[in-house]
Amino acid sequence: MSPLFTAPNVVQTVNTITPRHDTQDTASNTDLYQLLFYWEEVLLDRYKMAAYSFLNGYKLAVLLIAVPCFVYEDFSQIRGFAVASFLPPEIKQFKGNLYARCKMKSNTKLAKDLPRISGQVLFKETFEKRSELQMIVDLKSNPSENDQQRAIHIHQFGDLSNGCDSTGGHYNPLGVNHPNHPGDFGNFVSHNGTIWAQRNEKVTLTGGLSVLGRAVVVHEGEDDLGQGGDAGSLLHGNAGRRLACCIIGISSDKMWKAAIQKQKRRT
Ligand SMILES: [Cu+2]
Ligand SMILES: [Zn+2]
Repeated sequence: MSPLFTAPNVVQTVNTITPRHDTQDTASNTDLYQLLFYWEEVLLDRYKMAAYSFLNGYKLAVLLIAVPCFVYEDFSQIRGFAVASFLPPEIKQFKGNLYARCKMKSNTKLAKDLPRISGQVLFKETFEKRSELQMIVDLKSNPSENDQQRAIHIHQFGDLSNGCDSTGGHYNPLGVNHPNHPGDFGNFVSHNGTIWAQRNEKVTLTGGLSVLGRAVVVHEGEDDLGQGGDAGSLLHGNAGRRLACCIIGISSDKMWKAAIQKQKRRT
């Protein structure tokens, strides 16, 4: 018999206990429970011992095998891997820049009387001494409009399953009031049916607060920038219905460069 089963007093107790269906005799049931608890402790102790000796063996293996491996490992490769896993590889591809594009489409739930907005919103984040994000808004309206103020924001979800209405509210990762959300771009004015603007903005395309995969929404009206004096003003700036929206996705540098060239030709 293995050492695990050499508790003679326990074996004896087992022999003297006759399990009964008669629950009147509670004394023998108590003995049975004590016996079970005893065995539980014995078994637990044995498993603990086994676990400890396994862990000690493991520590030894780490010291003898893993540590020399780390010593001889190429540390620049380890660092390269760590950086690559936190930042998109496109930053290296485009020499320290990350580009994103949002192709604007009319809201599929748009009311017939509202204008149709098309075009694109482009982003370029530069990772040099200090990271900086530039945005180009290049939109058209049909019918053509002049001096029309329109609010543009980043909304939380890149989900267009129910037109622009399924993009949720303003992207608000820090739980603050409007117009302090990172994607509160404010108002954009149209000239001869075109909205063009190039600005620096406080959004990022990397990390946990990245706006990639979220939506840009163009509104029917002007953003009151939190000055409306009501609850809606501090939530969304009372900018009215959603005319058009799109989902922000990583892109090449092609569209950004083309947009810059196009603007140079215009001016
Ligand atoms: Cu909005
Ligand atoms: Zn907002």
